[in-house]
Amino acid sequence: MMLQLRLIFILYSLCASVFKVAGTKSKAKGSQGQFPITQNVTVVEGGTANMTCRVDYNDNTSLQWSNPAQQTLFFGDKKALRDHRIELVRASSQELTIRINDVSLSDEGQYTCSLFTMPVKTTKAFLTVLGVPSRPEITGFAKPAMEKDVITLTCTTSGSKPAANIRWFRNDKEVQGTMEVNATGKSFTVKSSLQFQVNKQDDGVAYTCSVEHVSLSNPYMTTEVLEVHYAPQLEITHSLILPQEGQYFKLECVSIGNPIPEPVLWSKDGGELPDIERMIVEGRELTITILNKTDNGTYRCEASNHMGTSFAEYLLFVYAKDFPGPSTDPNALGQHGPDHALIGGVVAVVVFITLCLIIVLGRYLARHKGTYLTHEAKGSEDAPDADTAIINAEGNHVHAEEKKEYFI
Ligand SMILES: *[C@@H]1O[C@H](CO)[C@@H](O)[C@H](O)[C@H]1NC(C)=O
Ligand SMILES: *[C@@H]1O[C@H](CO)[C@@H](O)[C@H](O)[C@H]1NC(C)=O
Ligand SMILES: *[C@@H]1O[C@H](CO)[C@@H](O)[C@H](O)[C@H]1NC(C)=O
Ligand SMILES: *[C@@H]1O[C@H](CO)[C@@H](O)[C@H](O)[C@H]1NC(C)=O
Ligand SMILES: *[C@@H]1O[C@H](CO)[C@@H](O)[C@H](O)[C@H]1NC(C)=O
Ligand SMILES: CC(=O)N[C@H]1CO[C@H](CO)[C@@H](O)[C@@H]1O
Repeated sequence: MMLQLRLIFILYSLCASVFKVAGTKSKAKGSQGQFPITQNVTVVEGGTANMTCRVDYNDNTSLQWSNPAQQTLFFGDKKALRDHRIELVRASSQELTIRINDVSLSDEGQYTCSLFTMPVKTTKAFLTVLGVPSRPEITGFAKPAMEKDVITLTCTTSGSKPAANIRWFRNDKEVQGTMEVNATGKSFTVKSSLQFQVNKQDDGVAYTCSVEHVSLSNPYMTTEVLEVHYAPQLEITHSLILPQEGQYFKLECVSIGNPIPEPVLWSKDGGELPDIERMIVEGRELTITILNKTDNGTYRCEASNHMGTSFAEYLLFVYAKDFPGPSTDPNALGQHGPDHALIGGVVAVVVFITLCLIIVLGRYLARHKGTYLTHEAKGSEDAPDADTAIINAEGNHVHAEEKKEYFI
């Protein structure tokens, strides 16, 4: 019963709405029942907004545009408000189009087009004005930074509406910043900060702040290239794998650091380099023109900048002429020696621990097995069932204790 009533009601509403639509359509012929047609407009600050109002059919009734403050801008082709930015584009019985040049954020709001029939028919059009963000600025970086300094880069852009979005890139990889948006009048000031500890890998890295906004076809970008001062790091490279007597040999002290650590100082076995013609030092390079057994020893290069001092060492062993030695680099072996020793040591310790565990476990198992067997044997001997056997076994604890000692 209820269901049928509801169905009838639904059908009735459907029919009613269909007739209503048909009714408005037939009435639209005359301007009496017709509402003017407008469209919402979105324009970038400083641009031009065209406000168009149309009626499909009109018997010379006037159209009018008024602003959000309800002031009449144009009544037909007659200008009502004195504002040189507002101009008439087209006025006819079917259309009233006006233009607002050099739009500002304060022009935003609801504009009204009225058709002066009896009664007056009005339609609203919303004018949205986009605020263009300013070019971003990066602050907070005092060149140069020192290694381990904690710095905060802040990128700021103002004047956007709606609020712009800020993204950060470290070289070309995006990194996450912390964004803060504040309203200043009708527009927004957006800030994004990145805080991090700088290290030598940051030296020369470009941090880019990118501002994205609906009013921009391409984002605005600003880049800051970091300069980081850090202590030198040295490494010695050698020209021969297996230096032999009589050969030409060269060592190079490869250094990084900012500022560039100079000069590089060479020494041998903790003292000065021997003053011999065969040995030539040119900046980072140490050349021995003809190797001799007496050249073996520890060579060290050292360099500093205002961030610190560093050194690297190379152990030279000069082999006899035509030495049929190993094909591998003995110096490299020397360098990797500690690694092998370490691995060996670790393996030995692991093996030792495993052996200990096996022994302990073995003893433990043996002991328990013994106890268990003892219990089993003692309890089950004179018990009629399993339960009694267990009780008996517990009672014979002292015996088990005695037996246990045997197994240890
Ligand atoms: C407004 O109309 C003028 C011509 O009347 C046209 O040049 C301009 O592009 C239009 N502006 C917008 C935002 O539609
Ligand atoms: C509209 O006005 C014009 C001149 O102002 C006149 O020539 C025309 O006949 C009028 N039309 C109607 C439908 O009243
Ligand atoms: C025009 O803008 C107003 C206010 O933003 C909104 O409520 C309305 O739905 C819009 N109308 C159209 C046709 O987009
Ligand atoms: C935003 O406003 C808060 C307080 O309302 C203030 O602490 C902060 O400094 C402001 N930030 C900007 C970006 O102006
Ligand atoms: C190495 O030096 C010693 C003395 O400085 C010299 O007697 C010897 O001939 C040199 N050996 C070679 C292979 O040049
Ligand atoms: C480390 C090394 O090989 N040292 C040798 C360098 O040469 C002198 C003299 O020939 C030897 O006595 C060192 O044993």
